[in-house]
Amino acid sequence: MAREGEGFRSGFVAVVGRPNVGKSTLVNRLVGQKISIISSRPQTTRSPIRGVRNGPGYQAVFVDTPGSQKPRDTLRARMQERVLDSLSESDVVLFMLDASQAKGGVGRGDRFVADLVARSRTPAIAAINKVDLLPRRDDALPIVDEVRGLADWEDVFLISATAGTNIEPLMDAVVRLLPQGPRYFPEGVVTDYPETLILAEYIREKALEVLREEVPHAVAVEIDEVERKGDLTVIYAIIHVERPSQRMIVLGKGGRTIKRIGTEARRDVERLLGTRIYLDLKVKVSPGWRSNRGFLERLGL
Ligand SMILES: Nc1nc2c(ncn2[C@@H]2O[C@H](COP(=O)(O)OP(=O)(O)OP(=O)(O)O)[C@@H](O)[C@H]2O)c(=O)[nH]1
Ligand SMILES: [Mg+2]
Repeated sequence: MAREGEGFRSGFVAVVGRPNVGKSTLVNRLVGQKISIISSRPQTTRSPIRGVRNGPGYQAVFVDTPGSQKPRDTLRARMQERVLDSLSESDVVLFMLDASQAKGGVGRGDRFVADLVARSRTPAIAAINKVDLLPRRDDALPIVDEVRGLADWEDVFLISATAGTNIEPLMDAVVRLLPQGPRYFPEGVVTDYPETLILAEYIREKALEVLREEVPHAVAVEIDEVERKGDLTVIYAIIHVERPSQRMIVLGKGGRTIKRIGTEARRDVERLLGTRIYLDLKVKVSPGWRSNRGFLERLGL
């Protein structure tokens, strides 16, 4: 690792918070590229994904973590373990919550995560997100007061990850907290998340968009093979579900649903890889995959 000149700052910034508060949206915005998938459903992110931002005199490595909550199965227990690992390995923590949900008071889930942050004894910033959803700006004031009481924050910001409100001031505050250190990733590298896992995530994102109710949580995507044939890339992917009834839902009438997932995923994947894509999607019933450690490891979970 090359040492930069005196005064270069770098470090790992864990982004934590309840499911669905906008962690992945913020990390993508800060990094300037879509490395982490986003959906309107809670528990979209399943494993920590690192995204690098380089600026004058600094390198910040953001770690987008799965939504933090009390675990209910092996998958979610592992997700939570990885959140704790990310917290303990970070130089700075960005704690996020959702202003539109905190209107009636900060929730138990937020307190649970804030406690984890406080116990990690890492310098932490609170970012109250989705302020664009508050009817009036003053609605945020009681939330700020309450958040200030949750832990000993270095700073508290009202932000909107989608509208871009207050993102630069937040970023400046993060940089101020970074310790002196080396450049961990070469310039130009945005993430070290393996390409096949990103491809799988892009497909899962479309499945989350299209599927309803309990099905999204039962879905895992595995890339079986990637074949480059000139300027065409052929991707063989498997969508795993837990029950035959879920398989029928993913397929849809006359294969309509899976076709839609495929078409939408292909568009995004083509943009990511910059080549033409042929996407071969299959649906497989893999009962109990969420509790199968070997399976989870294979999927990088
Ligand atoms: N209105 C509004 N919506 C937002 C904002 N930030 C994120 N969202 C939306 O909130 C939803 C959840 O965003 P994600 O970035 O997937 O949230 P997350 O915290 O990563 O969720 P998990 O991975 O499930 O923990 C998506 O529908 C986003 O478009 C914001 O600032 N304003
Ligand atoms: Mg996420």
